[in-house]
Amino acid sequence: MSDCIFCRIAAGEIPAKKLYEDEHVLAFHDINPVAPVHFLVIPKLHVPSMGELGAEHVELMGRVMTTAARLARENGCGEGYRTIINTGRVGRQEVYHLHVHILGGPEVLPAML
Ligand code: IU
Repeated sequence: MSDCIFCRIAAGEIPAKKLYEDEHVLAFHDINPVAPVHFLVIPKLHVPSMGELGAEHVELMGRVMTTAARLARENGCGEGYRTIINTGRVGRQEVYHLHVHILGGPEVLPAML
């Protein structure tokens, strides 16, 4: 998807502060962080949103989530963090390439829910 910004980041066409990359998964720092630690974990495969996930994505999403958990542990979120997946218009999704936000840092985050 050449018009998808996260596909272009995954392809190396647009720079990002990468945390981790393998054949299936990419993690990079959010360009507009809203917590001391704020990074995104994406599947390299273009899945527009969580709303399009199906049985064929079970292994891929396992990779995404276990990568997110490991990177959280390794990047200053050992005492906890918030995990957010915004989906669709109602969920205020802005970038239509499925991504998991990890938000954390040394201090307790503001209440949200
Ligand atoms: P969303 O609402 O979950 O779709 O938020 C998209 C996030 O992607 C948002 O936090 C942006 O700051 C972030 N982001 C980015 O890190 N790099 C980019 O080039 C673009 C958006 I565009």
